[in-house]
Amino acid sequence: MASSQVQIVQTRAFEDQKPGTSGLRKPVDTFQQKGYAENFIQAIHTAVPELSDGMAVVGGDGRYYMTDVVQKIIGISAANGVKKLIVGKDGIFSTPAISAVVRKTKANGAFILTASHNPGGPKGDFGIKFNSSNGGPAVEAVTGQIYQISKHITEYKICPDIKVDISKVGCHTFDVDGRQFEVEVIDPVSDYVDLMKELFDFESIRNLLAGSKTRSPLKIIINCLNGVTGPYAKRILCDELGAPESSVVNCIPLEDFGGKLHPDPNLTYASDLVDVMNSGVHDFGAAFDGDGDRNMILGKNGFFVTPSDSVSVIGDNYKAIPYFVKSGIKGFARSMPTGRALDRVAKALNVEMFEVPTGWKFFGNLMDAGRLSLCGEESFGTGSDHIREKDGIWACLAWLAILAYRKASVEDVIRDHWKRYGRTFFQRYDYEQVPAEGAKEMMSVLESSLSLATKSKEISAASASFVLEYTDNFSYTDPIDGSVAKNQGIRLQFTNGSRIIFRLSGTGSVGATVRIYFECYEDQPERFDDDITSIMKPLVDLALKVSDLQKYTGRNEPTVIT
Ligand code: G16
Repeated sequence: MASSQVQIVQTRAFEDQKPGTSGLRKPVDTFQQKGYAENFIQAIHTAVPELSDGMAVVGGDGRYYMTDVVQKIIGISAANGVKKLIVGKDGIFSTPAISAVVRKTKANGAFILTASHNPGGPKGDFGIKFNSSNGGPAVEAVTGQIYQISKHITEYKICPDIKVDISKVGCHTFDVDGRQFEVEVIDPVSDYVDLMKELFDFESIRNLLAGSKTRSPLKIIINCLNGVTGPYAKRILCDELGAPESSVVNCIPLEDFGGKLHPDPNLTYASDLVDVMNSGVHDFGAAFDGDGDRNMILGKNGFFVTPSDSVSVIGDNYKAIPYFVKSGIKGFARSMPTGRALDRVAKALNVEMFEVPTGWKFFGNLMDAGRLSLCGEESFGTGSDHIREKDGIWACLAWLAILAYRKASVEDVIRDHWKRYGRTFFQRYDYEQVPAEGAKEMMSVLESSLSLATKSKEISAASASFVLEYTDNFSYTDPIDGSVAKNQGIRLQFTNGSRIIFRLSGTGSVGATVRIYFECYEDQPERFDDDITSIMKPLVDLALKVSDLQKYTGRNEPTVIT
């Protein structure tokens, strides 16, 4: 057994280590500053004393700088008294698979190295996220403490000579000042595959993909955008479910995601998948983000399933998923800005419904308390209480299970859903990398001007007028632990059911990103195919007018519309 000694290294604190919606995300060169990553990792150890004498899981999405940081985590964890680390081979681990392994092994937490859908490579972003022992992102009380510690840190502990070959599965043990420290490098895919087999009926999905005498095989195309999901998609869809090898593309995790702008599954950044699906050859398409927690689902001819429709269809068809049938549906939830299609299904099924702030961490307490089975977010996140993260591959399997159960196409399933519940139209405008000061000022002026607005007030812009039902800055009290999250988005709810929400993103790494969310509801079938741009235009005009966005951000057009 190799032996090592703890070293104490003096460091200077950085002011900018405040975790955002999901961990600390910054440009790679920020993380490469001397002591930057070390400080943050030490701050996590200091804020989470259970790690000392405990066990943690480590891995990430394969982006540039990840393997360097894995070695730093190994050295700092050894010096901080951790007994054992479980590390994904080559450092690879999807975010949902880490959550599954934390829960299976009863680890005390996890270090997830990802900036999710943000671009990678030397000029891209890097990120470190800490997940707690329930397998979910640390709650704000913990991330707040990490931030406080990071602001005053003066030293970190490390065993600099411990370096582990993470390219091979196996166990490594070290003697650290008389204590034993172990690093186990594991296959990051197997436990996750086993879990999926427990949740879904693989046989029925296999039959769906294979076809029969009376039904042609379901032709699928899965685009992993060179993120972490490639090995998972290959193993599950090809090896286990029999899909042809050619069904899974861009399946090798690359440090820069193959030079793509963003490994982000939406109509803009996953346009390759959209083009392929538009050609009408495939019946089903899916794409995932860098770390595998987001998903986009498309039907034949590029029929787009919005994230809010996706989660509500899964809720409505829960009987297609053996896990839900066995464990029962305990409750549904969505983040506040997400289109409210799921609320209608919750009402029909008489199931408890929760509206939480943006951030998967807000679902964790409800799941741990046994009150939440299925949830989703407009940002292409869908998942259930099988783990404590959103789960891209799970969402893809849920859809395949539904297609097998309903014996219908993606489009038919969605159209039938609209027929029964009406259609929720949803759109999001993102203004990325705008000056942070301007964005903050816009939000604060907007909030104070709206606080003067009264119920029943008519607000109009060029093309239409709306009557305000209420306006507020969303605040959430967690029903389980009573913690309060304030200022989670300015809402304008109108009497006709439409709404506009303004929020500043918590995942960007440069400047600020303003998000404006638009939603309206339609129950007249003859309007279900109306052009979304024209439907939303009155709301968009109104939002730009009340916020004076152009004045504060200098932008005429959004960077992305999803
Ligand atoms: C993270 C969170 C999600 C959140 C998303 C967008 O996703 O886990 O819950 O919806 O960020 O957040 P924002 O609107 O603040 O940018 P991911 O996939 O980036 O980890």
